[in-house]
Amino acid sequence: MKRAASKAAFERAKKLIPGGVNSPARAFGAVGGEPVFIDRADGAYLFDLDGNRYIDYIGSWGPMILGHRHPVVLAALEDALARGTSFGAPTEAESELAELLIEAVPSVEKVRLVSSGTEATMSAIRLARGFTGRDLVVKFAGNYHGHVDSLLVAAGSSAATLSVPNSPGVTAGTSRDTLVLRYNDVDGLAEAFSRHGQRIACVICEPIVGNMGCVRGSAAFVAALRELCSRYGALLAFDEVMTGFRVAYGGAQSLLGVRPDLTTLGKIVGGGLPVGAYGGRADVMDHVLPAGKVFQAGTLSGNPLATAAGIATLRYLRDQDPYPRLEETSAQLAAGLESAAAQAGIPHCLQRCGSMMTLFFHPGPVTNWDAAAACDTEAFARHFHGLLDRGVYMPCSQYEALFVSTAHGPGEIEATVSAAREVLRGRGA
Ligand code: KE4
Repeated sequence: MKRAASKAAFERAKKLIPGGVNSPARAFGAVGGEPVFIDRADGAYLFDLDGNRYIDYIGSWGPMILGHRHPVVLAALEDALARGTSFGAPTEAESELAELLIEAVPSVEKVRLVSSGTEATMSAIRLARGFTGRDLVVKFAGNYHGHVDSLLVAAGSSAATLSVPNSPGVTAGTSRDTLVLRYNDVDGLAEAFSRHGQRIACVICEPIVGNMGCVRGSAAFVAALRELCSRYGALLAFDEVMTGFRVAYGGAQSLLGVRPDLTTLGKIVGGGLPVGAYGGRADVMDHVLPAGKVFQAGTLSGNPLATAAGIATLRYLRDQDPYPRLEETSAQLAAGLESAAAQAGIPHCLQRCGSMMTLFFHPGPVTNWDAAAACDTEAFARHFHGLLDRGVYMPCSQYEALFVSTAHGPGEIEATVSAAREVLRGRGA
């Protein structure tokens, strides 16, 4: 595939922007080669500067559950645009989006809008510490919660991909207040609580992980999170930036039947524009300034264009309920990828929740970071580039999930599976 224009664009970008990208996840660090520069997108497809077309399984790393340029989102944006782009004063649209979030996610009684998932998790951590008066935060290896200093310890996603799970610049003092445990390890969690329970402000986790690849929390682990946090007076925070409105309209917590004290959201709730949110128990949220004393602010929080795209997306998901069809399309893709890897005799396991999934180059099961870190990332890189050259754009890291949108249909799935058969058979792992 010719990518001369992308190559030139990358050369230019590298002179202006560190690494030529505005987020390391896009840099192809884990798979080698140079990033593709996108010109436009439509439905299930991306088009690069050289005019190559790709079936898109990144979906902007999750937000584009309706595919690109969905008519209801474009109409809402045009309508909002006609009234202005940002006011720095409250609007009804913010209450509209807040109502949709509160109605959809049972544990969210009050919510604050911000502009990214990172802002949401950073604010939730600060609120938990302010509410409890405690310092210690517990997170899990392989879980990624954005580039928050206190959570950039043993992080997943591009931090793991580029093997900087503990970023320089995060001080020893900050890391001292963060306890990193093994995901799905009930005994380890109980042990940590028995030793530090009275100091723990909150436990934050991805209830279904996307950032070490797709890994589910076991029922026992999720139950232990809830029980131990309640017993020791710590807050349980579910980071649903990726799973919110992705795995179900009510997020992972609606599938797991567990109510966290705080939930962080992002990605889909902005419909492709910058929106993050954190919410939960009203008695906790009422500690946020100006209702309470925990400071958090943002110039573009609740931005009119971003809330318009988010409202249109969530209303569509609520009223049209595309989840059964998404489940069908995703199951077809999973079965096809799984059989292609099996026929090629490649050690693999495919782990999925709804329309997010990961083909691990590992015999499986992958239940924590130790297992994920043992994946054959070279084989993954060959798989990625083989598919890219055949017009299928998968997430450029073994430690990410791929996303199916409502714009993906049988044609896209068949083309993807046949390309995967060719690549996996031809290349092996
Ligand atoms: P943002 O600040 O990137 O909007 O959200 C951070 C974040 C928080 N929590 C979870 C569970 C997340 O998955 C993310 C961001 N996800 C990555 C991809 N795994 C974003 C891609 C990128 O960093 O460019």
